[in-house]
Amino acid sequence: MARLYHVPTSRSLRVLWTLEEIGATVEVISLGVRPRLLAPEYLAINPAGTLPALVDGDRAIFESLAICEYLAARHGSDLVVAPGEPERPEYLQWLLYGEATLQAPLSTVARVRRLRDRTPEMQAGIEAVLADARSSLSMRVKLLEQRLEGRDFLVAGRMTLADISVGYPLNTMGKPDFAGLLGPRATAYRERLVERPAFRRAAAVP
Ligand SMILES: N[C@@H](CCC(=O)N[C@@H](CS)C(=O)NCC(=O)O)C(=O)O
Repeated sequence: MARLYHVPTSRSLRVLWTLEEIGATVEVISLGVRPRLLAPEYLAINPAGTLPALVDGDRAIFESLAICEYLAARHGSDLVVAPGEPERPEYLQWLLYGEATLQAPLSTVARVRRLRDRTPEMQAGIEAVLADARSSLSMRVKLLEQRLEGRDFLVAGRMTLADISVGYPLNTMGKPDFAGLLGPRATAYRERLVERPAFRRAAAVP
């Protein structure tokens, strides 16, 4: 059975959510710590130290959305918008948007907050980076707000991996730190996603 390396709240949540939507399972190896410097046995699998990773036989896959696509396609799931479906280009756009455009400023926020031993000068720089990330987010969610007019899901009139991709950063944006950034449609969409039983089960995996 394939093995998924996982830390709660990390992007492995996207993979667990996908599996729950499909009704498929893998062996979950919960590391408990973010592994970049802390889990040498994981670094032997993924020297970049990023999560998640899926090991399936001789194959190891590292990008969360590549893992979701690999698993969903293998199970013939309609979470994938297949080549030939009319909204395939929009699917690819939103699939990548969730990680490359929405998650990127959130990752910047998480990274600078982890910096230790701050001097006052560092703190001023950190505040500037946080303000910039917040400003990026407020611009970037506008496209989402526009897209959700008259739609329950981002593409193809059904739940797809594009929703799982975007749903991951939206879940983070439910924290008080990001209050006020999401418009009414994105707020309602976020609520619908995180209330899905598959999401709730995935988020509860320790
Ligand atoms: N684009 C990658 C990003 C992977 C990534 O940065 N994961 C975070 C956890 S959510 C991580 O491993 N951070 C620790 C680090 O950067 O060392 C993906 O989607 O899998």
